[in-house]
Amino acid sequence: MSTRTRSRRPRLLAVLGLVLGLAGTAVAAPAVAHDDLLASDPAADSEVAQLPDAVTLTYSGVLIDEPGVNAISVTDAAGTELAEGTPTLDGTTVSQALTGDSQGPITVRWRVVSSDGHPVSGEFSFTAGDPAAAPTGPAEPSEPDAAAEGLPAVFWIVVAIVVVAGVAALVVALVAASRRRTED
Ligand SMILES: [Cu+2]
Repeated sequence: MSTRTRSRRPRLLAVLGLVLGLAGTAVAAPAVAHDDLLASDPAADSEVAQLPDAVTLTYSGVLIDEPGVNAISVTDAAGTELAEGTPTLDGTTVSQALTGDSQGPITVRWRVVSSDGHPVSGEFSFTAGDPAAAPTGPAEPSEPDAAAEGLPAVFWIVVAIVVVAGVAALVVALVAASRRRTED
């Protein structure tokens, strides 16, 4: 056995540790419980006579109050942003002022920081006024920054699988390389 082969061992162990660490983080993260959205005004899937002056979201815990961490995007069928100014946080409730008189389906996308310090996000919609009077426009609504952090759990599972497969291939290649050296 050459000293070269022996010096490879710690590196292999480090790679294996990295694999297990990454896999553990990616799989465990989405399973942790955070504060949930309990209710909203207007309520999800409800119909209201006209676009209200504000939407209010109520959560299961007192949210973290730091400038810019809580964001609410409210868009109509054409993707026009209806939120005006920054949301106001009061304990477990967040209010976002709205502007305009859009009718039809209204989508609310929210991102807040849970009482345990973790960002959580989600979306719901309601209908304002006459659905037939909904504005038409670009099919793709502008994605708020919140969308990037609100990736579904399945995405992270796929990422975990890809990472594990990639690093496993690397480990196999390293083992094969060290074995070749041993045989030399
Ligand atoms: Cu959490």
